[in-house]
Amino acid sequence: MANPPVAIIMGSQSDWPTMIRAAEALDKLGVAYDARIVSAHRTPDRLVEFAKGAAAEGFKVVIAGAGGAAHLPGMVASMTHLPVLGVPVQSRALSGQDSLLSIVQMPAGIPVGTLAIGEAGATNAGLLAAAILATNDPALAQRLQDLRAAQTASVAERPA
Ligand code: RP5
Repeated sequence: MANPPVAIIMGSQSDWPTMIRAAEALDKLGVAYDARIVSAHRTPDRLVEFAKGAAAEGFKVVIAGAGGAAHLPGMVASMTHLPVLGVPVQSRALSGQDSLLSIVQMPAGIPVGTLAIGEAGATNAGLLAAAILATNDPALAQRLQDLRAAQTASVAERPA
């Protein structure tokens, strides 16, 4: 079986209840992923090993979620040419504004595609990763359009 095209990495086990939303979005679209804990601060060697080896492992897109001083997405992006999607996890102290600003304010030259704070951002990271892969996968592009159509059909015209 081919290696999964998407890596979902996160700074801590405590990020998983947020990052699982990215996994669920990918599950809906039949896109395989590998989810791992990689901390920029607590496991720096693991971070370097992952980021430098991600392309060789066969990953096409990296989704990286972290909270607080959220250096994970930017550090990964500095060590791989793969697209990196950053999810600011909602922190306790500052409600994720610290995470957002840590991830979004990258210096020119090393991009991170930054999503919204929290679960909505994680869901959209999964959908965006699938959309990136769909540019080279017509069957996935069709599944993505079907999902959008089902979402549209599920919206009632009036509140219940
Ligand atoms: C970051 O610190 C993680 O991404 C997490 O969002 C935050 C808190 O981690 P824990 O103290 O809950 O492990 O590295």
